[in-house]
Amino acid sequence: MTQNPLPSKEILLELYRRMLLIREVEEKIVQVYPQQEIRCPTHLSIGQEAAASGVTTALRRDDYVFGTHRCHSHYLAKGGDLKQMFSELYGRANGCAKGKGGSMHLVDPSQGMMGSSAIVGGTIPLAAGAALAAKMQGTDRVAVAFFGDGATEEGVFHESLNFAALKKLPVIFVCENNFFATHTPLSARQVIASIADHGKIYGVPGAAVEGVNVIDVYQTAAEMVARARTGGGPSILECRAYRWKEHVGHNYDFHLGYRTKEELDAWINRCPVCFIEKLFLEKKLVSENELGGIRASIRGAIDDAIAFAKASPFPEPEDMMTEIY
Ligand SMILES: Cc1ncc(C[n+]2csc(CCOP(=O)(O)OP(=O)(O)O)c2C)c(N)n1
Repeated sequence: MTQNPLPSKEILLELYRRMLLIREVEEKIVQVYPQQEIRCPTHLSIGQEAAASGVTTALRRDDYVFGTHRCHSHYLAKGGDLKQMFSELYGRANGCAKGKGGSMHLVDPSQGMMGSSAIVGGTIPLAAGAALAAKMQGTDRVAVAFFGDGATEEGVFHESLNFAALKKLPVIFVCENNFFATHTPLSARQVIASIADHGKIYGVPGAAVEGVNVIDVYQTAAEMVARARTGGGPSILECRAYRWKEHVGHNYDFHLGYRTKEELDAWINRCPVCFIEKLFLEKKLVSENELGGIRASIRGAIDDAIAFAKASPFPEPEDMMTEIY
């Protein structure tokens, strides 16, 4: 854990709220997906919530975030609208992508959530581009690209690091290293000790943190954001955590043989949400009652959002070709 003093109670609560929102939304998806009303492929981040929560809490609302195919966490943590998210998952016209994008294309520019893409590595150069625009416009906005470890094997990741370093762009490259690209372990794909080391050759400083410790993620991200905002250029942040569910879908996948239940159990013992709940109780910062209240209010908002989505209309056939740029 970080050597820095603990963040304020207000920040700790914010880190917790964002993680819990992601966890509760995705647990609800696990519950409702078998009803077959959500028809889009859905990649869950259960176990990985600390990366999105920690990084976005270090950002301002007008900073830019770009997500991946596993983007529920990025969208929710950056303040994306819950009703529009569920409408999108249910394919409804008032979804955040008009019901035509689904789970992998969540977007809410009003909150700086600029978009997500199913193309692995596809949003990394977009974040670099947003950072270039922010710099050219003379603003102090910062851009963040979230991506998985698999994306570091795409050429565009390396091109973006190099370009961002060259132009000293205010961009943070955040790798959610869950040790697998689909079913292939990182150890079978790269010999490098840390994903963050990829930055070295391009002159991009980096750090690797335990992506289950939201405080470490937040504090490391906050340093990188402050540096980027004041002209110090890009950084790379590696957050190591574990995807609890299968690559895509709401089930477990031990039958595939590429990982074991014992491995998952070890990570469940390091649950990022429990970590901060434990801290609150041990340090008597927040009571069980207060935690229960936060959980209840999130659950209520999720139920409302699902009811809203289900009562919403599907897109009309004549709208199929609109919003295509
Ligand atoms: C350019 C490209 N190549 C391959 C795929 C197929 N694909 C979808 S997800 C995925 C694995 C991505 O792994 P990683 O980047 O580590 O993210 P994670 O799924 O672990 O979050 C692959 C290969 C794709 N969508 N885009």
